[in-house]
Formats: sequence, C-alpha cells, structure tokens
Amino acid sequence: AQQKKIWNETEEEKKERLAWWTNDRFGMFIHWGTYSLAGRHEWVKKKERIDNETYQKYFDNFNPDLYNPQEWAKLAKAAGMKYAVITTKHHEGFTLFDSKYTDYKITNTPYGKDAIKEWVEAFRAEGLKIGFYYSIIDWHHPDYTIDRVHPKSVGSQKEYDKLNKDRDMSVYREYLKNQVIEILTIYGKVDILWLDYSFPGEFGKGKDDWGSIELIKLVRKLQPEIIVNDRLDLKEYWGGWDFTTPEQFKIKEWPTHNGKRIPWETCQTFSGSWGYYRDEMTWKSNKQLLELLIESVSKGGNLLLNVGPTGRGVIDYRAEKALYQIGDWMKYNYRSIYGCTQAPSTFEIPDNGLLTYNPTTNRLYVHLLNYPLQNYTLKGMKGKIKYVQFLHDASEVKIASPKGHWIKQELGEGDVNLILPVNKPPVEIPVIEIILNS
Ligand code: H79
Repeated sequence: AQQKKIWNETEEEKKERLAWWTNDRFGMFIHWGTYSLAGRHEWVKKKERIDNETYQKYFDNFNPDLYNPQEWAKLAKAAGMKYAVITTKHHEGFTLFDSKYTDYKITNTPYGKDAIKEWVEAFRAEGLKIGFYYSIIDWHHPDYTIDRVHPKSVGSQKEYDKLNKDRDMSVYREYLKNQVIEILTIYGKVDILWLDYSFPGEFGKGKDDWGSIELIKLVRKLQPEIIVNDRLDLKEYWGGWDFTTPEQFKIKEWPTHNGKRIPWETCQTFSGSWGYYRDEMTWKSNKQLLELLIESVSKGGNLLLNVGPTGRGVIDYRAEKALYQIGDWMKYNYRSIYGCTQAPSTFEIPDNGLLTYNPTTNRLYVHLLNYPLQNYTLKGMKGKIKYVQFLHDASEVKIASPKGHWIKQELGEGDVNLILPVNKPPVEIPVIEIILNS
C-alpha cells in the first residue's frame, strides 16, 4: 500500500533527520504527575474508578520539595543515556508545564513553578536531547468524551451517549492542539515528541477524534527537525510518524512497514508500572536491563528506559542504583551500542550471544550473555577477522588454531574458535570486539 503524503521529505532526508537518534540508541523516559503521590500506578484513576473530586487530593498535595532536575540529568548521563522524554501531561490531564488553557496545572499546586522549564534547562545543560511526552488521552478535560479507557468507561453505546451528551470533542481537539503548540513553542528546540495513544474501534479514539492530520502538520511546521512517534493513528501517512514504539514486550525481529525496516524504540519499565509504585516488587535485574538495551540494538532499535520519580521529586533509589550499574557497563562497553545496529545476516548469531555491528568502523560485537567455556565458535568467520579483543579492557582474544589444538566439537569448514578465559571477566555481560577485514 502506498502511503498518503502529508510531509515533503525524501527517505534519505528522513534518515538524516533521524541520524542522531538512531546513533544514540539509549534514552530516559520520565513519568511524573499527581499519580506519583498515589504511588500505585499512573493508571490508578482508571483502575480504581476514582472521580475528579476524590483525585483532587493529589493535586492539592503536589509539592515536590526535593525536585532537582540537574540530579536527574546527571543520572541519565551517568547511565549512558543520550536523550530523555518527560510526561508534560499524562492521561490524568495534569500538566507539568504552565499552560494558558487549563487551571489543572503545576503552577496552581503548592509547588507553584513550571517543572518543565527547569527540566529542559537541566537536561540541555548536560548535553541531553529533549523529548516531550504528551497524552492525547485526557481523563480530566470536561469535553473529552468518555471512552473505553476512561475511568468512567461503561458498556453500551446508549450509556456512552448518555455520559457524553454535554461533552464536545471538537472543543477538546482545539485544547489538545493549543497545548501541543505551547510545548513546542515555549521551550525552544524540542528533539522528540512522544504522543500517547490512539485506540481506534468501538468506544475508542483515532485520527479523526484527535485531528491527527492537522496536528502533525502543525508539529512539522513548528519544529521541522522534531522526531515523532507513531501513536496518532497515521500509520498509512508518510510524515505521520517517524518511529514505532513496542511497549513493554520483546520484539522478535526488526519491525517492518510496507515491506521496509522502520526505525523503532522499545519503551520499558524497571518494575512494570510507569508512574512511581511504592509496593511493586517486580524489579528487573541489572542483567535483564542490559539485555533489553543490547537486544534492541541487535535488532536495529533504541531503548527508552523509564523512571517514575516520587511525589517529592526524587528518582527511586532502586532505579538510581540500577542506572549507575548500567553506567558502569556502558563506560567500558558503549562502543557496542552507540552507532551500532543489527549485524548483517552473513554473521551467524553464536549460541548465547547477541550481535551488534558498527557499519562505520566495520566492527562486530559479540555479547556473551551466558559466559561460555573455554572454546567459543564463530561460524563462517574464517578469513574475515583482523583482530579480536575484549571490549572492556582491550585484552586480546586469541583465535585457536584448527590443527593441533584440542577442540571438543568438530570445527566446520570456515569456522573459527576463540580461546576465552576460563573465568568470566569482571563485567556483567562481557563483549568481544571483532575488528573485521574490510
Ligand atoms: O505512559 C505509559 C502508559 O501509561 C501508557 N503508555 C506508556 C508509555 C499505556 N499504558 N498502557 N497502555 C498505554 C495500554 C493500556 C493498558 C491497560 Fe491497564 C491494561 C489499561 C487497562 C488495562 C495497565 C494495566 C494499565 C492499567 C492496568
């Protein structure tokens, strides 16, 4: 199917516009709002069917006395992240920025200041690219029609009609447009816009409800270089989106659209929820987190890893610790992440390994997820290798001679065996860097 064109740009130009993003690979997602005070999931209003009046206590008590975005930015940088995306508004409708179009905003809470302004300054100062998440879903605006993901969701068309009789989606559409204009004009250059989300179908919402076509044209006009995700229900429109967003699941292979590989970014959480959840105990291990990053790059994608700061404005110590540990790994192994992508299919993926490849330096990276025994076979690599070393310490990895060396398994024609140390090197996931013959 041919995509309808709503943005004048060639494929080559798009690739260039996205070049920094596909190079950088690793970003921080930040979910922060009045739900952070509930401390039990950013969907708490929907999950517990809380009405506006009851939910108001989180607004009235929003006063993050420890909010210090410089600390967040330093932490993101220490983890090896290169960009960050923050919730300017989540489904609850509360804005972290000083919007002209609502009273339900941070400047009217006890905190009283525009958190986005401070955030942008802090993250820019650390050299991080700036992204804004904005929820097109809104559970607070009086004209947003009740739908199936709304806290007041019901069952039948008749019930919806009754609930929605005084609501006018065209008024909300205008509101949403105005707020997107605000976040894209007040804070200077914005590198990423992350809109969330469409759910077309029965009791759902899609491009006509949001005014998606008009909206995306406006976004492109206001910020021609901005990179936009794919949740406006404009999948069939060229210019309607830039990258796809698998959320909290592992993808099997590089996603395609109309037969072509497309830019993608998976967004993932530490523990399941996005907003701060005090009692959630399902935290991923450091190795799992690193695997998410490496696996994304090994399939040509990015990782946006989420933190949910508390109501006091602090990133949970468990997240902080994990980010520093990711940073420890990145400090010595970043070469297998930045600028890397899926390895050409000529390189067979070894057992228990994930491959990434840097096309500019012509280097192949073998990530050893389960540390193997002494011999390690790379199939079909004979004659293709100039030099092999561990990435973290540049120590040589010797290639076994096929003759005269004790090798338990048969070496196939063209295969190569690496001699690896018996003891696992002191890194969470060791990486072998293979410098290839050009
Ligand atoms: O902002 C984050 C999420 O709140 C939002 N997108 C990311 C980036 C999002 N979460 N879930 N979804 C979109 C899809 C809907 C999932 C649901 Fe549920 C399953 C809604 C109700 C049942 C998850 C589980 C949320 C509440 C319970």
